[in-house]
Amino acid sequence: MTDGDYDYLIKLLALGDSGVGKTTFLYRYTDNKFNPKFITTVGIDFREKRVVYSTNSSNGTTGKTFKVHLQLWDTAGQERFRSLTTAFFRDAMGFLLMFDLTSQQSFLNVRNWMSQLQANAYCENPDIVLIGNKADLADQREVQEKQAKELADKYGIPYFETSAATGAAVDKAVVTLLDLVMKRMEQCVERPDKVDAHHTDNTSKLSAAPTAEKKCAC
Ligand SMILES: Nc1nc2c(ncn2[C@@H]2O[C@H](COP(=O)(O)OP(=O)(O)OP(=O)(O)O)[C@@H](O)[C@H]2O)c(=O)[nH]1
Ligand SMILES: [Mg+2]
Repeated sequence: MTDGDYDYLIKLLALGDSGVGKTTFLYRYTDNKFNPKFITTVGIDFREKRVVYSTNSSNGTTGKTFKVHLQLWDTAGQERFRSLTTAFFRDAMGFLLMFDLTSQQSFLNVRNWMSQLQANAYCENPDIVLIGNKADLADQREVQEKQAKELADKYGIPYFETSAATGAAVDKAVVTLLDLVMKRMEQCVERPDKVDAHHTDNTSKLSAAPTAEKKCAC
């Protein structure tokens, strides 16, 4: 795939307390590597990955296939960067809301992050997956799967327990979020009166502007 050779540009954003593993999770997803060092993110950073997305038709067989360019925004969890990072929420189409399974406090703060999302994202009900990271540190676990699942159910969002160290469920969490975002976009395309995405050339590439999301999703 050459640089501009993709059908959709999808922007996802990782958020959550400092130290929960956002940067490490995204590095595992894009490069399949683990970095044990903690270098806190200053402001905002991003990583990219190309994936192929296939739609499923109603009879369960694979439908259309799209080339997707994923832009993964990595925000700083530290409070001092909050006004900068929340400004980026508006332009993201899906959110990886992360906490650390070995930190009860990071789990309690999920509610605050959720309020920040509802106030600053493209709509009050954006596509989100809840992620409990560091599942490999079983002996240090402070958050039980049941309580995290209950919170996710309350919000009506999927929940995954991941490990950036082993790679467990990392791809699954991102793919699930991408699926939610793509399904929302499909609804837009099926309802063209509501679509505001830019057709940039005769291959009908959708830049999937957040404004389009706003119009058809909320
Ligand atoms: N054992 C283990 N350690 C992890 C995991 N994910 C992240 N870490 C470690 O946790 C520390 C913090 O990870 P970061 O990815 O830098 O945290 P962050 O959420 O990006 O933090 P900020 O940039 O400050 O918001 C690092 O030392 C990572 O190596 C994991 O799944 N398992
Ligand atoms: Mg970071």
